[in-house]
Amino acid sequence: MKKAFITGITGQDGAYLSKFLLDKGYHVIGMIRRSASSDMIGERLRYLGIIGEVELVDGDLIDLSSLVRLMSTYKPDEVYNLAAQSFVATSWQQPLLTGAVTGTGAVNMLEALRLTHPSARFYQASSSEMFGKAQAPVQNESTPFYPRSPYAAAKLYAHWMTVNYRESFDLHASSGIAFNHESPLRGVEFVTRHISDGVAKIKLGLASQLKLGNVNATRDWGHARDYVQAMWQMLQQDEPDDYVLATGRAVSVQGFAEMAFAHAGLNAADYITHDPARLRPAEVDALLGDAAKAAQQLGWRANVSVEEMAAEMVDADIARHRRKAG
Ligand code: NDP
Ligand code: GDR
Repeated sequence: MKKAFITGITGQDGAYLSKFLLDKGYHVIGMIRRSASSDMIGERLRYLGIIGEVELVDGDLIDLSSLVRLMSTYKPDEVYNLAAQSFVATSWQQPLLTGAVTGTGAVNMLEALRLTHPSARFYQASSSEMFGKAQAPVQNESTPFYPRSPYAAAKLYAHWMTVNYRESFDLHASSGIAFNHESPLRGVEFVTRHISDGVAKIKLGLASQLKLGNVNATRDWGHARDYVQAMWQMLQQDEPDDYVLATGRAVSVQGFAEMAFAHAGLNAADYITHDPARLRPAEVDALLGDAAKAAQQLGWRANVSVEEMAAEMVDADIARHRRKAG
């Protein structure tokens, strides 16, 4: 039985990747950090009905010794580094923490592998945010990077260190330069889930408006379930490499909101209000990815459309609020 080790298993992608790997027959080991609210840990794994099927072990990405301990104890075949301070807006409030976890944390993971278990295959969760102030209208693996936030700068460091460890130490280290991917398990602070949750509350009479920041920003939005499959496919290749993961279609925040409201039978214009506090110090205006390399070399493509995803998210949030109301 193959062993996979996942950092960030309690997050959106960690939950879907665990489900995907369990279905493939893997033994899944997930690292969780110590919390005073231990009964709350693993909500997403519970949602997918797999909390009892994964082995949860404690450690922290900023604690190199815990990573060394875990790598030498478990000797996994594959390591997926998904843990990060992943919310862009927070990265201006906590730039050093973001650098330590999202940037140096990835290097801690690479170091733990190099020192104790260099034969493992490694996946780094790189991000389209690294393109930032995009230098080309459609971004692929050769588009220059221009990070626009402390988060993106930290991801860029982690990305280049993954490339460097591959080239310096011959590690099987790959990265997915993933564009935004969402789902009903998305954190509620991210805009798509903020919208689906807001639409659900309005539909059920629990709220009367939805506050948004820059509704003109456009993103290439796919479904997380599709993206975790590509992570695994990269680690099955003979040679490690970097791949853009994207749908090839861009939609604005306004456009996504209109889809979500329309699915609930509501008119977006009646409910959206502008909240200047939600604007960012430096914005990423537009991202659109070209995943041709992943299609050619991995046979991967995103299957779920943004309309289908918006509908799934709204339905899930309506069901959640109905359950809460008892
Ligand atoms: P989430 O924010 O949902 O999950 C982040 C995970 O990291 C959580 O499990 C969190 O644990 C964990 N974590 C945070 N800090 C630490 C730490 N110090 N030590 C150990 N674990 C920690 O992110 P997603 O699932 O959406 O994304 C997965 C990865 O992919 C992230 O690295 C993200 O930056 C990157 N990415 C995501 C994209 C997307 O659109 N979703 C696109 C491109 C890249 P806890 O539950 O304890 O907070
Ligand atoms: P992003 O996602 O920054 O692209 O990073 P987010 O959903 O936070 O923002 C997308 C765009 O929407 C605009 N926006 C708002 N954003 C939030 N969160 N809340 C609002 O009310 C709001 N109104 C408008 C933002 O300004 C932005 O332009 C995500 C994360 O998952 C990263 O970890 C990942 O690397 C990238 O996607 C790819």
